[in-house]
Amino acid sequence: MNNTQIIVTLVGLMMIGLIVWYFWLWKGDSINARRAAGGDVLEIDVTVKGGYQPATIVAKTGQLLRLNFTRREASLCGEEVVLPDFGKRAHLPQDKTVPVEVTPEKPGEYEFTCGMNMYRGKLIIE
Ligand SMILES: [Cu+2]
Repeated sequence: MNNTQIIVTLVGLMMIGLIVWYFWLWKGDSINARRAAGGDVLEIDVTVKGGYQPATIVAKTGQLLRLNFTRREASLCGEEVVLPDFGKRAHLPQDKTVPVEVTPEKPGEYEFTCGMNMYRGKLIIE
């Protein structure tokens, strides 16, 4: 290989590494929502921009959660959010806040993703 081929190969490998990290390894910010005031709806604002912020939400079993999704990007990737475990999906127009309510009844991890399964977030219910 000449120098150009080596550089091209290295850049390619770096790009692959970056993509793997971005889509599979990066966990994003986490929010711990356990200290909610008793009983009522727990509101959590989730920004959709290159992923979910926060991407991890920790909450208690039986807590009614209202996830206020706001898509802050023109990219259509995050246009739809899917919560397969709850049979919910929502269309997210840009810069509009769309609430999605769920009440996880069992401890565990519940994923939410974009319609293409690229953006990922999860609820950790304890
Ligand atoms: Cu997507």
